[in-house]
Amino acid sequence: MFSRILIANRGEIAVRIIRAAHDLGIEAVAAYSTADKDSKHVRIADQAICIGPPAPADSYLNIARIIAAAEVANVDAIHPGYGFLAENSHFAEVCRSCNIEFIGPSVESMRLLGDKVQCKQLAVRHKVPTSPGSKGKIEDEANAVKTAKEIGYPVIIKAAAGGGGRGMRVAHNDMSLRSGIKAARQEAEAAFGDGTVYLEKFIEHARHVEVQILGDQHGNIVHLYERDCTMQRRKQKLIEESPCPVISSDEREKLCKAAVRLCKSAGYYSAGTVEFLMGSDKTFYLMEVNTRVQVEHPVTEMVTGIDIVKEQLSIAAGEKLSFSQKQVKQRGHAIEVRINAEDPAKNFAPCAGTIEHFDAPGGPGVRVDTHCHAGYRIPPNYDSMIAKLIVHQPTRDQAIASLKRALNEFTIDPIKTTIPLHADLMRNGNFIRSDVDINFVERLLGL
Ligand code: MV4
Repeated sequence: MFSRILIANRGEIAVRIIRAAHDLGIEAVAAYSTADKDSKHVRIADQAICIGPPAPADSYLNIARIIAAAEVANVDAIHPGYGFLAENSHFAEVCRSCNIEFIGPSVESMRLLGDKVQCKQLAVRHKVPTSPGSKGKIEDEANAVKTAKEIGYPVIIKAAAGGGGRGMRVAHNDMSLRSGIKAARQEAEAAFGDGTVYLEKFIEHARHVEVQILGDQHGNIVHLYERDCTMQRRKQKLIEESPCPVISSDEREKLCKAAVRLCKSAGYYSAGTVEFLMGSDKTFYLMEVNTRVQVEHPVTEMVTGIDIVKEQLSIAAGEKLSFSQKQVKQRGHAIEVRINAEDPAKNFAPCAGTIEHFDAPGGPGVRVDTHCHAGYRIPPNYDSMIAKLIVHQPTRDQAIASLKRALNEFTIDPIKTTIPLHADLMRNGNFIRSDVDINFVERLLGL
């Protein structure tokens, strides 16, 4: 096992990783920006090294500065968390060429799965369900129009290098398809330096269901069942839960096995997530594979009792998975709500500033993952998520009741947060019945 690791991240996930390291008897070194010098992860780390000013390009995204900090601290490995450099295969390659383990999958599987065209072709070969569309990338507009006629409108144009929805366009006819291809190409070229786009049937009224995977470096891969992340706004997840409330155990087993098959075929190890759309007829379609630990991993930890971040650390150190597929059981129901420092009355504008009063809820089955405390100043430079509130109860109804109680206890003053929005959603009939799709929140808020 490692003796010391560096955390190339900030906020709640840096705190989460340091805790996992300490639980395993590993020392944790925080690499932090000046904006985070008074942050909790810096305080609970065994050592902290300032890597630069607040701008991510000069600190959390700066490979040279992070590697320099890792060399100075003489760490065995780097955990990238999520966001920032977590899915940057070049960073993983640099780490390993410096003899520092990158806590994540191999460079090759990051490249393969990170390219959505290659990932989809791999899925087709292994009978993982996908949305019908272009065979590979779009070569020319005339060909794309022909494909669209075959599969029928609406279609969606996606960037091969994209993730989280950048470089995407929906088209309802030949003309908007032609202009959509041009726009998506330009956006993808500007954002990722790769204008490759592909086409598929647009799935309407879909839900978002994803499967958590863990694989070791000895060829063992298991799934930890699924999460339902349908409750989102502007492609930002708001609420995640496990199990998915609307699928049968047969559908669940098929979906999870397909996800394992895809990851096996990519030689995958570490934690990963296979994201699917579920149509209104409960048909599944692959969206993408995320080669990192995700924000919503705690709901899976609660229902399975498996510590995903500790497993990531032992997998990276070369150890075998400590359990088999048949030992993984889904127990009860977990729901996570993301608490963002945003003002819902001002179109969710981020709210920086100092938290004067901070009082987190507790009690049986209540977990709060946060880096915040009274006196904490939220810097304006990073994303607005300041806490995750997770509850675990025997049933979904009990989990909702527990969340209502916990949200009511949660005090974060005077910063505007999404707590009141979540309190409303817990009382919404559609959410309570899980009669929702990925556009539900935006429709509800009138956008
Ligand atoms: C889709 C889709 C409908 N049909 N693909 C959005 C992010 C990226 N990962 C893929 N996305 C979508 N792909 C087909 N064939 C709708 C979306 C989508 C979406 C997906 C999940 C959660 C929220 C979303 C919001 C808008 C569009």
